Amino acid sequence: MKIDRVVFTQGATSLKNMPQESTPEVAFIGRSNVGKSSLINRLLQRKNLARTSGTPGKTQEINFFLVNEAFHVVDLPGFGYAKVSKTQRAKWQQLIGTYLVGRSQLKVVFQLIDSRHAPTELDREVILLLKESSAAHVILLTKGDKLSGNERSKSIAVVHKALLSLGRECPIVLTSASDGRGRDTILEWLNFYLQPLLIPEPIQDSDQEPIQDPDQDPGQDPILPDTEP
Ligand SMILES: Nc1nc2c(ncn2[C@@H]2O[C@H](COP(=O)(O)OP(=O)(O)OP(=O)(O)O)[C@@H](O)[C@H]2O)c(=O)[nH]1
Ligand SMILES: [Mg+2]
Repeated sequence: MKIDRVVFTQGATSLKNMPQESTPEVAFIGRSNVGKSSLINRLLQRKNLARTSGTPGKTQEINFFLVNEAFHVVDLPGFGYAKVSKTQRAKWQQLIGTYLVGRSQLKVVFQLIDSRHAPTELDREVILLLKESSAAHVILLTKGDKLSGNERSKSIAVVHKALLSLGRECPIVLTSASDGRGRDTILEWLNFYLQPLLIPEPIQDSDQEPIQDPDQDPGQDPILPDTEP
């Protein structure tokens, strides 16, 4: 898939002020500081489109970016930020829960987990929540540049095991916003899930060999090979 045009369309704080149109949505979810905004910028090749920060809790609103005039990339506020009040946390859980499970436009959820740590309790809750959603689920392990080759394989195995213990299987991609690893694989999964929905202009991946047999359900093969940049 080629990213041509990207426009920030709106920031929403409730389901009511989200886009009304049926444009398909691809959401990025994960704990505060896991690297959602950085990875979105890397994916869309825009330096400061989604605001990033060393301070957790930077992204407070649900931000919508229209890509190629065809689908929305959605940057969700991070969870698990210690300084957030109980009331704010409950509000977040309610909003995100309703969004993930009830939003008909939502087609793909990229769940971000820090590759340096095992999934947290909140990561596990998101995995369980996504079992209730009709959207496709892909796990992106972030900050892969900080690991050695051996640690990368270990990180994928730990998350795979956690998924199985929760009765879930989905693709796992090791990524880095810093060096770009995993970007091509993310684009291939996007293409795989969105292409059938994007009529009449299917998105094409001009440079890449397809990694997935279109006849094969991607849920059958939970681990994708690490793609070096
Ligand atoms: N080394 C390295 N650092 C990263 C990577 N991705 C993000 N970071 C750093 O991690 C910090 C948090 O990144 P953000 O992209 O703002 O994280 P976020 O998940 O959007 O955070 P919230 O908006 O608070 O939920 C920043 O200091 C980034 O520079 C990565 O791939 N490698
Ligand atoms: Mg952010």
